[in-house]
Amino acid sequence: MGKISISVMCANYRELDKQIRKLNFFTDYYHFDIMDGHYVPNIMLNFDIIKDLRNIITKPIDVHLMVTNPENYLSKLIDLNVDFVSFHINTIENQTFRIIGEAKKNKLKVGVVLNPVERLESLEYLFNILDKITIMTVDPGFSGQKFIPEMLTKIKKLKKLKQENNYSFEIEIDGCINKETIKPLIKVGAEVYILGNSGFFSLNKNIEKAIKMAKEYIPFYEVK
Ligand code: S6P
Ligand code: MG
Repeated sequence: MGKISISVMCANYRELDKQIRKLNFFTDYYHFDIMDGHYVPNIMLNFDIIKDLRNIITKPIDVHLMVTNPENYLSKLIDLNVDFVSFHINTIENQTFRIIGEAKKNKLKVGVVLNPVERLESLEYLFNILDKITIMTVDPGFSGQKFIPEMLTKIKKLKKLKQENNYSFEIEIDGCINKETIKPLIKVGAEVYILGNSGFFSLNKNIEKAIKMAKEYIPFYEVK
């Protein structure tokens, strides 16, 4: 069984309201990418967009922070009442426990994100306290990039670690999930699948058709 998380940055902004209302019946989570143009060479989404959509969204919201100083934005996310905050580990490494502690104290679920080049070992002291670990299968910053197949070994290793130690974090994958890549990802034990351009919005401009087409290729999809 897997979960789907729709990447809002890939949606059609002219029809956001309409698309979200349909997606509420399809997705398990919503994934909001926030980029500051510094940590990655791109600027994406913001707190006002989340605020505007908060009332029509009926599923948990996860905010993927691709920013240099995530601690500056934590209070905004707490005020917005989002469900998950996901930090890149290399943006919190000199105050990891302080930041995670602050988020948890305010009832946020906490995820950390590993870039393709980063190793699982860097999370060794966090496995016990995390709600989610996101493995990037592309470099962060842009949609529409090519899947990095070496990440399959990393995901398999993480799944084994999770099972052997009974950890409770979810294993999420971000980057180029589509009809082809979903199969090997399921095989190595991925749990939450972020769908962006590659595996969802590019299927069809009509959101209902895209949902129908996605349901056809996602083997674990259940009628929700
Ligand atoms: C990329 C970002 C992602 C993208 C995702 C989906 O930095 O974190 O969440 O939205 O990669 O897009 P695609 O085209 O790869 O499926
Ligand atoms: Mg993302």
